Amino acid sequence: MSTSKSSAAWPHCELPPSLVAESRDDIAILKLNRPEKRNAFNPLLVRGIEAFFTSLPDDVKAVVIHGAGDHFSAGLDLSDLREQNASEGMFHSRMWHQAFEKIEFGRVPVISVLHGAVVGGGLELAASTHIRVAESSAYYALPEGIRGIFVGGGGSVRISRLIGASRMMEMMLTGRTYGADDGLRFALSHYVVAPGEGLAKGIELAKRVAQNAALTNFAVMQALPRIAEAEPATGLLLESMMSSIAQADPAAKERLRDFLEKRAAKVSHR
Ligand code: 1HE
Repeated sequence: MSTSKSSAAWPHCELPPSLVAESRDDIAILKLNRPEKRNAFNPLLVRGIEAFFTSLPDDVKAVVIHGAGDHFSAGLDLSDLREQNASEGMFHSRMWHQAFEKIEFGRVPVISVLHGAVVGGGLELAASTHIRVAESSAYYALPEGIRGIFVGGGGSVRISRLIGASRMMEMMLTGRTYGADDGLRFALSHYVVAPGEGLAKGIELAKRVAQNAALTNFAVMQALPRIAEAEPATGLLLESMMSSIAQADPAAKERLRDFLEKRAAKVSHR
């Protein structure tokens, strides 16, 4: 039976009203809940995201993030920059880094569900998640150039890794937008689904991911990106070490036995 713990009050940490969390069995769902400002991120919201991921209970095995209203997120709350000097700007950016690091290198895989505007910091948040599902309404932009600013939420590292520095440069210089289908082509999302179907798809994927051996999910999230950026000889050594640890885990032994004794599903393509 599915258990759903909705949270006016998420019991694991204090969240601002701009975030709503609930758990369903072994997954947690986090909603950006500031639709009147198109889910623009103010410091309260960014710190709330950090608190949520820092205090995830042990029984949560995957997280889905989505946004209330017509847009995933309009990015940085531009009203925050009105009076900010350079050193305040630096700490502001580092606060975003700290929060999104908790997503990218946290304990469990995170799936983002994107719709409407996925803009600036909204795209930076999406890029820190491990799987991205876009509804066909999703569109992507980096309007920092138009606003006279620069990305500050990790985008120059994570978005450039996804789509290449050249495409990112062009997006920032011209303010162009890309739609959901283009986003799928160059890995801004992994799926495109019909309007209104994103959350269900995100939850379906989260449930699937939650069934993996915990150590495999750990290796995929923590080891793979570091190996991919390592010098190849170091990467290969790290790979051997990680795979030897993973295969020795009791969860791996059980799964291998299940396959060899014909109890496990085959890999099939529908
Ligand atoms: C905001 C923000 C915001 C909306 N900061 N208040 N991001 C941007 O440059 C995107 C700016 N936003 C937009 O282009 C549009 O708002 C949308 C295309 C996302 C949505 O349009 P729409 O017609 O549905 O909404 P709206 O009428 O423009 O906005 C509704 C309200 O939200 C309005 O406030 P109101 O008091 O007049 O009702 C808007 O001012 C407010 N709002 N977006 C503040 N971003 C770590 S560095 C990251 C750098 C960046 O993220 S740069 C990208 C900034």
